[in-house]
Amino acid sequence: MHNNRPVLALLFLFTQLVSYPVFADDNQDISINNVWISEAPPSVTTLAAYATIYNGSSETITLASVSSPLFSSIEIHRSNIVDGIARMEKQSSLTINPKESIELAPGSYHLMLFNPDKPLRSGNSVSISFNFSDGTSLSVEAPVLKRQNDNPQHHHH
Ligand SMILES: [Cu+2]
Repeated sequence: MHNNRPVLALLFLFTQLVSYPVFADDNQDISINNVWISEAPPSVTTLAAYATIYNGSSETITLASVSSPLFSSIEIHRSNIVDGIARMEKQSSLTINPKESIELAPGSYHLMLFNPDKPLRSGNSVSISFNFSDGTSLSVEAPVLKRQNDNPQHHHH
């Protein structure tokens, strides 16, 4: 029994090493809020999703990709009005400066979700993963909601 002490000390050290949070600080520094998917008729296979991403860290972060098991692919888009016509441009990534947030909202940045496995209605929710270039990945539950103040001039694809 008198040998226990060094073993416990070693175990303690080992535990400390293993549980050292390599990415945990980064994870806490990025927060994703107000995530929602805009409800669309069942025949529509391209949906739009919105969120607010806050970078609370002291480093610039880059949203490299977005994924969900329920969709064949997800793209980052930006809406622009060009000569009075609403257009969408695919973005290869989104950069968020330290202590700043970026709002994905109707008429601006948004996510395009392609080919859902099943029709989605308001009340459903979908897990969406936001993958950052430093390897951090955050998964959030995105509820499907009816769009308020719908702009009939803004059409998706
Ligand atoms: Cu779009």
